[in-house]
Amino acid sequence: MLNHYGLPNTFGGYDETPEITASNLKEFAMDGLVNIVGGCCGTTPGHIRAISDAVRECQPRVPAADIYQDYLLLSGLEPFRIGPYTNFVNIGERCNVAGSRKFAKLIMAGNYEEALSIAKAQVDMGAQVLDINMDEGMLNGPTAMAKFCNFIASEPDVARVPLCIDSSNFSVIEAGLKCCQGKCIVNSISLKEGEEEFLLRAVNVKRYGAAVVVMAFDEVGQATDTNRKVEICSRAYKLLVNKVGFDPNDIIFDPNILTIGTGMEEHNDYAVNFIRATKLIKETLMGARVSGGLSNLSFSFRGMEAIREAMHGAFLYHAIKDGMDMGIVNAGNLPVYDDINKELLLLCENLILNRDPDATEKLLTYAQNYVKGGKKVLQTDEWRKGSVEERLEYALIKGIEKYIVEDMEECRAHVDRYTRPLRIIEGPLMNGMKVVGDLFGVGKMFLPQVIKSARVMKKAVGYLIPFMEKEREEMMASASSTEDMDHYQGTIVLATVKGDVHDIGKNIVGVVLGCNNFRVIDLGVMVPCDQILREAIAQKADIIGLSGLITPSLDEMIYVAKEMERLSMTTPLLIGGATTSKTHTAVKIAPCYSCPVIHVLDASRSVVVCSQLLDETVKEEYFEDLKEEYEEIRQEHYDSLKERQYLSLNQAREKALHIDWLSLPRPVRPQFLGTRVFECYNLNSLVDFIDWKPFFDVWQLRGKYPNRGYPKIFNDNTVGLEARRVFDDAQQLLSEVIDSSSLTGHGLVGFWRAQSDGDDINVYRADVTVCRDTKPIATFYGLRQQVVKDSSSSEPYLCVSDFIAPVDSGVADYIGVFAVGVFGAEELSQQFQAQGDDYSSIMVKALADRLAEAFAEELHARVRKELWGYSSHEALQASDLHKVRYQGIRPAAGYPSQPDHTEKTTMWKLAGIQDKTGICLTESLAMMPAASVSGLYFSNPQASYFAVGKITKDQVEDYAKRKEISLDEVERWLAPILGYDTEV
Ligand code: THG
Repeated sequence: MLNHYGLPNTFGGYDETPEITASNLKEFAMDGLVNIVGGCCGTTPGHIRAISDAVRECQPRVPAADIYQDYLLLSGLEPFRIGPYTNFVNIGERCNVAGSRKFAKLIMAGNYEEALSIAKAQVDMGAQVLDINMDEGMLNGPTAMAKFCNFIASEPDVARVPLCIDSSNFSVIEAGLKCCQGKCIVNSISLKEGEEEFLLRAVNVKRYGAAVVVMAFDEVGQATDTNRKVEICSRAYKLLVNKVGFDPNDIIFDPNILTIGTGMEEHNDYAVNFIRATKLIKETLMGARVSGGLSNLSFSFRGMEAIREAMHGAFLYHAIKDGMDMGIVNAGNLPVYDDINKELLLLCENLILNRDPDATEKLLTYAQNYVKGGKKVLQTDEWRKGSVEERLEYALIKGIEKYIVEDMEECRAHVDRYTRPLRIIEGPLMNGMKVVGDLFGVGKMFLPQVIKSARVMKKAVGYLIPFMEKEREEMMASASSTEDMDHYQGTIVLATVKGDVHDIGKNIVGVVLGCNNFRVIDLGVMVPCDQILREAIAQKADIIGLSGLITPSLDEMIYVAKEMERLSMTTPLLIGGATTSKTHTAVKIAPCYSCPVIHVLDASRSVVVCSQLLDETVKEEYFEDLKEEYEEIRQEHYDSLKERQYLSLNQAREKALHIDWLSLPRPVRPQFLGTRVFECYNLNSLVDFIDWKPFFDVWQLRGKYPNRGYPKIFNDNTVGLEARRVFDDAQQLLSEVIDSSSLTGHGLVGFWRAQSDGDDINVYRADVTVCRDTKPIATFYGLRQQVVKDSSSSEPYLCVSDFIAPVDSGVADYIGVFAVGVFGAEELSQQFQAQGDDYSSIMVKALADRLAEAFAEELHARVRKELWGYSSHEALQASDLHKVRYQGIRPAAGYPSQPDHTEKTTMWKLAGIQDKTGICLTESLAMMPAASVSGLYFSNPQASYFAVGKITKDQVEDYAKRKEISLDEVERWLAPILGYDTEV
């Protein structure tokens, strides 16, 4: 059933005319797929009219004939059909205020949003139905039930499964029934309060169209022995089928799973009785199904989760064999019968099947020996019992270095199996890394884990190298050196291009490819084109990978591609890094080189791409597909160029932001003019200012909604644990490097008199009074927005100069410059690298980047409050800072508000940044150290961050003239924002 239409485009606008929408919908209707049509956001009365006209003659969808006669049909957003071949159905038990402390706490605190993540987690772990229970004295049951069901409806990933509304209070059940979509299960009704009440409730359940759980309870009480269980269920069955007209398929019996191992003899048969009753019910009450609350079974072993899980696994094995269809369980925590430790399994089965009167005692003794502190520590080193190959695989997957030397020695001792040390690498080590690569590929391992695996691998290989060298000396033959390369998939040469110093992403790609059996030759940063190409040829590279973070690097990449073409090379070229994009690669780089040029989004993609490029069987086809895809992207790009509308530079200037300088309070004069240097800044004071979100991005750890960002990411079911681990490692390393002063921070702040002059900002000596006739000591040039905005809005066409008082306004204004850098990361990183510890090597750089950003953030706060002092009363939390809720901005050259990197040269000269802080600029104007941030300060309350966006040639020409540099050069620096095509 389709009931709305009209998809927004990527900008949130709606492109479909009534005719388009109507004709699309008509196709669905003609195919007989539609019952109801209508409009949603993006449709107008015109759309509705057109839709109505289009489908008027179409027949509504006719539901398929009843082919599910013997099925229990349930649904959330998606249907769930339980039939003869359906395996055991898991009903998630955790959304239960009595069954989960965590859930109870969240619901009592009114935190339904977080509580929803518990529902989501269960679905992710395989729950096919969700049990919801709000029976708690302090809660208003009906309200809580309705509210939570509505929350569930808002999250499609959860709402897709049916609900099981669990309450002993029928009004709570009704409240739930009213708020759930699809067909749910009512849990439960029973004969406890007599036949009349039972029938009344059953009729009501049927009216709501739900399935029902019937507990084996009657007027006398709870059934504990087999016969009474069966008797009560039979009685209920007759009433439901004969008196209420219930479909037997909608009946689910729960013959009570009761707690065993309590120490009371009369409880010893509880589990056996459930299993026996299940068998009889399934044999006699046709169509009905059997369920039970599994975790009840093991309440006596609370806190001993390993024991409980084993009991549950063993119990289910027997109960399912005898006909149990479904159960309320801790989804994702049920062990497979065969995986249960054999000794523990025997003890559990003796208890469950009542085969040993001392079973409880024995299980407790077992628990005391093997289970400590309630946590599963069941012989953590059990994996050490496997073969050395198994152990190596395990160590590689888990990133355990501890036993590597020991295991390498053992391998070497197996001279029959491993005739040479190389065979150990080719064999078990490569096999283990292959498993790691596969797990990463399917999203079961995460980047930090992979990098830890690589650390183990390096340690193992590092241990073997001296033996290999010795062997080589002995053989004194050069032939072996080529043979050593045999086991690689291929060779890749990686480099960060000339002028750029950023390499975290490239290093990660290197490690990941290394894990996937590539020989990686990493040439480092700022590598000139000729060096890259010479090395690639000398090493017989199969692939070249270029990386860059700042926009000028894009240009350098184009140059490399052109050189490869000129030299008639055929090596495929990979493009990656923060400013690169598929569009840029397709439009600007690929056309320069007739062999494959491929944009690679992240490290995990790199493996797939490289493998395809080297696979003789798919290589050609891959290249063909790629060409086609990139041609489409180019076409789209050129179409979008044509479609975009611009104001002329003059029109845009007329629509500049006009601040009413005279009626506003005068700009505040900074506490000093000129520069102030901050040497060896206290890095500890910056830790609270760190924005951790980008840190997790580096590690490619991304929580799913609502667990985006920090600290919510820790709650994420998929990446939460790993995020926590990486974060803890980060804290550890952070305090080490700060305490040992291995990282140091230096920075500078400067303030000057300044006035705007059109799109430029002139900077003056401190003592000027009348700027108009004074020669400025520096000029910052601005770029102005030109892409046409919504004509109904009166939004200004911004340029940073709008935020500074004009030279002839008579209002004295000021501008600030800052630069901060964190020093020492490169050296530390290299030390880690030398120890084969890629993980820490990447970590240190990621942390230095975070510290530099935090430095900029903290310094900006100080500038606002004291150094400039224009908002001395500000008191904001760090979280507010990251969301920019304060007055004034600190835009950086090379970023959206001023995309021209060359403005940095002006800042460096004006403030003497290199001499005073040690931060320098490369030829592409990247800052060194890489962990640096610089920018301008604007204090005006109306100053805001914006993106200049694409600009037209008339502005580029004007800008070149003002800056007195050639058009060619300006076009090169501004390449990413040119709104017109230039020669490739
Ligand atoms: N039959 C039917 N419905 C039921 C039950 C049943 N609903 C409720 C219950 N029994 C099934 N649900 C649970 C949920 C959790 C637990 C047991 C049964 C449980 N919870 C942990 C404990 O108490 O130790 C809580 C641990 C935590 O706080 O995280 O064991 O039989 N029809």
